[in-house]
Amino acid sequence: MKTSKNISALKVQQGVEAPETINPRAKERKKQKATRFNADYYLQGILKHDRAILSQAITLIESTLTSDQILAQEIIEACLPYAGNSFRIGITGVPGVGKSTFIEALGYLLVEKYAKRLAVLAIDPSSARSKGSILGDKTRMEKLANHANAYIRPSPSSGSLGGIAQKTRESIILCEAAGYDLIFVETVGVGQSETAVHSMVDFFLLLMLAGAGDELQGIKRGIMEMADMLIINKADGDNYQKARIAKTEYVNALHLFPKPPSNWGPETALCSSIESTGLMEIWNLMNDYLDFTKANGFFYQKRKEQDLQALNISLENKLHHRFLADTAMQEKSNALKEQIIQQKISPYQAAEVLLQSFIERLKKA
Ligand SMILES: Nc1nc2c(ncn2[C@@H]2O[C@H](COP(=O)(O)OP(=O)(O)OP(=O)(O)O)[C@@H](O)[C@H]2O)c(=O)[nH]1
Ligand SMILES: [Mg+2]
Repeated sequence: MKTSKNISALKVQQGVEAPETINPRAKERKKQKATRFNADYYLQGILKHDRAILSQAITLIESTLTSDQILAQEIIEACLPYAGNSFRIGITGVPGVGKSTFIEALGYLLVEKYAKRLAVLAIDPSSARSKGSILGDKTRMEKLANHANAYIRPSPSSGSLGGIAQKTRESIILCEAAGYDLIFVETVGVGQSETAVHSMVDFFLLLMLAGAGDELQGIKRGIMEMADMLIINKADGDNYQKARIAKTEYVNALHLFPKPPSNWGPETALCSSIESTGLMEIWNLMNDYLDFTKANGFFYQKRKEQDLQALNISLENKLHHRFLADTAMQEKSNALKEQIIQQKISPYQAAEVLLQSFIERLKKA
């Protein structure tokens, strides 16, 4: 039977011996362990605003090797006393709404004119499939990427949404210790990822387009309810009038929403990321939010709640990781999956069996 393997372009020509791998040294290179230092080395580098060392530390956070994870935890703990001092902003909206262009325009203004230090992170489950679409964005955010006061980090290229979100949460801590006082977290607003982003930022910004219709934009009411600000992007050229009308419609619609727990807004604004208009107003509104929620205590309360959420998520991820790292449990799990398919055991019962034998193994360890 022909499999996708033996019809590969390297194998089709009969009589021609195909090389085993395109680059025979690639496997070797993978096996070589990258150099690792102790946690203090990374901490000192991060505190000195060394972007290369910050990147290496984030790579450790993203690593699946247990030894790397232990080191990463040490680095996070060491960075924690220096973290927490940024304004964390989540930015979402459907693909093509202009998130990256907006981040480039607003970000450049803030680093250049306001001497802000900005880190841009991404939670993008779709990029997990395409190996980091924000990497392509680095060229779209060229001015920002080349600025000394900006740091752009692509989304982790593999893992579950929960895992990626946890890594982003930890990366924020490192970025803050590295002196970034503004953190932008970009995500595509089409599914669950915006809920994850919302759970780790102070301010949540939803980018919209005029005249596309809410259904077309795939934006659910729940996401609009999470937003602290709604921005109608691409308010330029022929689109400007449409954008103004859309803004009025959204202002009216938002009046019907229940008051958010912050008691603030949500605000609505127009902007053109290409022409860099409306950005100052947006930045001023963000600062109004910060002042308002710090004065009424919501800012601090939300951060505390987020810490408690992080505990649950972190515990879940750690348990899952320990489970997956145990080959005996893997084998047991695979055997039970087979039994579920053959309807010999229910999935609930199988989960219980797995849990019990995992507890037994942990006791013996
Ligand atoms: N006219 C106009 N075009 C814009 C504006 N902002 C972005 N665009 C264009 O819209 C397209 C998509 O912009 P991106 O910034 O890549 O959008 P995105 O939301 O990051 O897209 P994904 O990363 O794929 O989710 C690009 O061709 C931009 O040039 C704007 O304010 N006005
Ligand atoms: Mg983008």
